[in-house]
Amino acid sequence: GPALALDIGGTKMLAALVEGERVLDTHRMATPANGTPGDWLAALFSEIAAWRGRYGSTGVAVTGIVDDGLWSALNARTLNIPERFALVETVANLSGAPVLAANDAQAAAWGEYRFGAGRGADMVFLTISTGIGGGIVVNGHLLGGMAGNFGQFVGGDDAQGPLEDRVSGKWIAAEAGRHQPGATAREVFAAAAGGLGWANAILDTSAGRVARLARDIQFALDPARIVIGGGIGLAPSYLDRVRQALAELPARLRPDIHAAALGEHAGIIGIADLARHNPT
Ligand code: BMX
Repeated sequence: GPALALDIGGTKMLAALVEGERVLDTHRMATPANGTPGDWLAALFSEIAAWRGRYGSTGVAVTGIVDDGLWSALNARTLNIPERFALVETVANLSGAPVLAANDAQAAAWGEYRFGAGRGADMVFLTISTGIGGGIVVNGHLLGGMAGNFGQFVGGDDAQGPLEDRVSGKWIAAEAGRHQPGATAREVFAAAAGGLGWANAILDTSAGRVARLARDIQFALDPARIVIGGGIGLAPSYLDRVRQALAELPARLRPDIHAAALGEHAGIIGIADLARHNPT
């Protein structure tokens, strides 16, 4: 039967009933800006109470890292959670089923590898969303722990802070605030589509930094392809801006950039497959 899959990101939470690559039902809600992860999970489970009894194994994909079932943030600005929150225990109590938890971008990498744009070859997944997350599949194996958390790279000058704080949805909105107070990342994409120079410049700067990250990943892991997802990554024009920034590279060095075929469902499909095959 289906698995229950949760994807807890810095901006939104997604719950779904998943069977293989089929998503049977979904429920979305914003990740609350305050309260505790326990409050957020209780709220989510009360909204999917009608699904009780319809699922077996439970998979939870989260922004941040999970060590021995305990959830911690790498960058509290992406999502501010207490260190080593008892994630697996909390979700097991709410779902009544065995729970497997993993980082959200690692789960999405697995989903794309198994059912999406991965095509069974070595690949790196990047999510450009509230932060920048990543997952790495080499020789058919998903790397665990902190592997793939490219958003934490500090580049040449660690005074600048983690890369994601100069790329992602939060940065785009903050930069736009100088031109259009209170602008959201979504409004920046609309302004760019409308031809506003400042909006296109912000998106090109963000995409240019992702292009430089992709180029470095190619030298580190030389994956067959880099698959990009996330609310920013899949927003109109964004991947074309990334490809444009890579166009000058010699072909051998140029990453092969693909959009996540599973879109925003990559994480739930990946974590459901991982939970099904690794019931704890
Ligand atoms: C951050 C980090 C990653 C995560 C990525 C994308 C935290 C809380 N998260 O780099 O583990 O994969 O953001 O997260 O440190 P999302 O919320 O944008 O999906």
